[in-house]
Amino acid sequence: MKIGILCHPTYGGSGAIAAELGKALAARGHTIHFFSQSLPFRLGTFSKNIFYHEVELMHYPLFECSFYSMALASKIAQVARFEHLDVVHAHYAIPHAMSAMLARQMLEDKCCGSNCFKIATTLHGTDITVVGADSGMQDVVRLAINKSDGVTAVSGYLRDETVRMFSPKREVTVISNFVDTSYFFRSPRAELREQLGIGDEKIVIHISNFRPVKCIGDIIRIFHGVSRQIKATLLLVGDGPERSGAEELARQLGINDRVRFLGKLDDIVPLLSMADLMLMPSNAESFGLAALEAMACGVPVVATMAGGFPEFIVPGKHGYLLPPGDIEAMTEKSLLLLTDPNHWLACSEACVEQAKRYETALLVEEYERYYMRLIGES
Ligand code: GMT
Repeated sequence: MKIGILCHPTYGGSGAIAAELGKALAARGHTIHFFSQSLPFRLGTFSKNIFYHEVELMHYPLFECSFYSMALASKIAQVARFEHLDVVHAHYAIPHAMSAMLARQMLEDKCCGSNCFKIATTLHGTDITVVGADSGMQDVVRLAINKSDGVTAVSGYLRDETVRMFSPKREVTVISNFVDTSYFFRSPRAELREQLGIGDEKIVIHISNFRPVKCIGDIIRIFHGVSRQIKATLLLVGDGPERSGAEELARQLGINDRVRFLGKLDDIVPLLSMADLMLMPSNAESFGLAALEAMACGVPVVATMAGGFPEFIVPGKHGYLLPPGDIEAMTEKSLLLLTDPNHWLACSEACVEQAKRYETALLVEEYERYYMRLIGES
């Protein structure tokens, strides 16, 4: 098949899933055309089946904004016309699904509407729970969903939220997030501890885009409670609007020497391989890809009983799920895991087994079947 993939290039789960899906489809012989504002993170290695189309924005003094969605639509229409794309897969409802619709209208207007591509839209979470909940955006998200030929959501929770909020005209199919366990596995590197100046203490980790939904302040407070009982270091990977507030809070609590802000990093496996615990106290999370990637590396997770987490994290087996905001309970469960080596090992091994159920190959085959149904070949 010839597939166009539209995604946000920024640090975040939807871009990661889009890039990993495209790479896996390309490895299976499909031709993949990526469209984005800049090179999506995690895409970067050469593959003969992958083409990247950077969307150039038009700058003109009259315009206060750069009309990215229209520039994207024009680029999709151009490429689809000459490369005969079968499917255009929009990751995140807006603006991608809207741009795909517009591109199709451009082609219909021009000549080749009759055998135009199908539009698949994957909902990732904040496109529904944050952007879709905004009254100024609701109608455009609804249109994007209803005008796509197929809509998928990354968890049962997100499907149910989409149905509750939008009563979509078409079925929303769940195809969950996935992880490549041939890449995400525990492979500790002793020299990294040394480079980071970390001794034999426990390592707690968090990886995200530091948006308010991730509750970074709760992470600092949980870690504060942990570090009062045991020697530990907190590694914070990523960046975003909540970072400076978190730095300030760590200073106020007097734990800034135990909290390391590492910024955005592409290769997180070496860090996950030395971690003992992943903290994800988000107040909403459609799936939580970072938790699954940690589990693949044998890292148990303390997260919230929110969104998609309960679909793949079994409390007591892979870590613990607590009510959002319950810092005391999350601190207690973190300490339980960090101070009982037998329990930690059982959880760590169970996490690795659980991650295998979300192996990239399995879910990519699901997407493949989904595309085939859309284009009417099965
Ligand atoms: O977490 C974010 O804000 C980033 C967001 C995105 O679009 O990149 O992540 C969402 O998509 C991921 C991949 O499907 C999911 O694993 C995340 O749970 C989801 N984030 C939220 O729902 C907050």
